[in-house]
Amino acid sequence: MKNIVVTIFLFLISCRSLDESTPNIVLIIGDDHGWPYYGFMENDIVETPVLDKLANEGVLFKNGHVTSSVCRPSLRTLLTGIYPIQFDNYLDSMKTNFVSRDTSKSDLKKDLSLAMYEHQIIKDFFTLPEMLRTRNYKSFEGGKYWEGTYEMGGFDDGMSDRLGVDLLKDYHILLAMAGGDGLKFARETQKPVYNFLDKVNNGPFFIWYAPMLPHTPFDPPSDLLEIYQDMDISESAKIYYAMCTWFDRSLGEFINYLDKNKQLENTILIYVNDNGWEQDPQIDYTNSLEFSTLGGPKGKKSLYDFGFKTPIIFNYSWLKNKGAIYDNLVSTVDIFTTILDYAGVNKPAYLQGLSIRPLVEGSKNISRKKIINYVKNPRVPGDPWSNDSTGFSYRSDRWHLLWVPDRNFVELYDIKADPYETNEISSSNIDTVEVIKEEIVFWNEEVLKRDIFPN
Ligand SMILES: [Ca+2]
Repeated sequence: MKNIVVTIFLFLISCRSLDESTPNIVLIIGDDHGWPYYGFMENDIVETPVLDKLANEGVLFKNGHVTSSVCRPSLRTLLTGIYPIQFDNYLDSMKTNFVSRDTSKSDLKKDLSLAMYEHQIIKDFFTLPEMLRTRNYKSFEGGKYWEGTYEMGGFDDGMSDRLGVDLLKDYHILLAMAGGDGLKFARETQKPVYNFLDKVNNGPFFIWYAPMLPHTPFDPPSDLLEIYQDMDISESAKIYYAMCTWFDRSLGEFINYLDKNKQLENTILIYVNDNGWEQDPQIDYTNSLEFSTLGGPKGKKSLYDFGFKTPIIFNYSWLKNKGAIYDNLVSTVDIFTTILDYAGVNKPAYLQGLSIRPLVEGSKNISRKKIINYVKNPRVPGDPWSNDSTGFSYRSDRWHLLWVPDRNFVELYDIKADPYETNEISSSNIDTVEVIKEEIVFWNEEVLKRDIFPN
């Protein structure tokens, strides 16, 4: 009898009843996972069984687009709901103020203090976990996260919990800035998120699930590398695809834990990748600093679709529209506002994202006619670092224009006819190019006039 009472008690404390008004939300963020390298995106080499199941039994958007082809600005959109151009505009003006006040003696000290200032700028913004807190959500940060400690970004718990000199003792400055201890997430352990799950039984939770995978360093577990070892593909493809499978396996372990804790049935799982990557199965990309750190030329940091495009998945137990696949253009600014919608938080007027919840639920068609993005110092052919330049990408269902005014670089692709962007046609479509450039200039002016904080 006593055992039965104890069992029932344990069940009650470990299982919050299904509450669709404040569901648990897990934002699963891949790091440098190029859009073609998933089983559910019809790739017949790369093994991603966990993500395949999420996509097949959820709703899949095949035409999602991140707001930047590198991680820091792209992740800032997921955390703040605003475009990188808005974030950078504010950051640049605040940095200018900071430099004018900084009394550090040496240039090195000035550079370091400026980097530390930027590292904490998130404190000025109203972040996703902070907005969810108004509906009693508890939040956890794990993995890639560039914004100082988890507390600075408004999380209640997390892995990035150190700052400054303390962190620089243990990490290269770039890794210290990109998450520090959080970068061990999934690569070494998922225990911190399991501990968090064990503690949040009675209220809704939000998890930033962002392992630095398949991102470099490329050191996949040997059993996963073995899957690809005997295939007739390049060495860098074998290693990168094994890294993709590593992300997938880690995610599977996490979902099993949620399930075991009876927390899965009340949880919305959302998958998105932070920026793209190109790894053709037959080409080896290890032969230069550019290709080993950024992958193929049309991927990370570039303005091509390989840099921006990402699948987006929604999966939860009470979803009625399971198995739906959409080609609609969706931007990651829409993920922030869709999460607010699911959690019952009113969207602040300054946010430009749409809620795609009606589309996820299959009740209404929503599609963007175009997505315009800006990238600081974008990679262009022959100039991977492209310092002191600004690039724009304009994407509609049919057209993709890539434009770097400072480099006189313009390319146009007919995406419908040429999805891999191999046939550049700007010179035979001069009028189209001019119209799109005008739209970009107009967008640039308009977006910078908008508020980025609540009134
Ligand atoms: Ca990334």
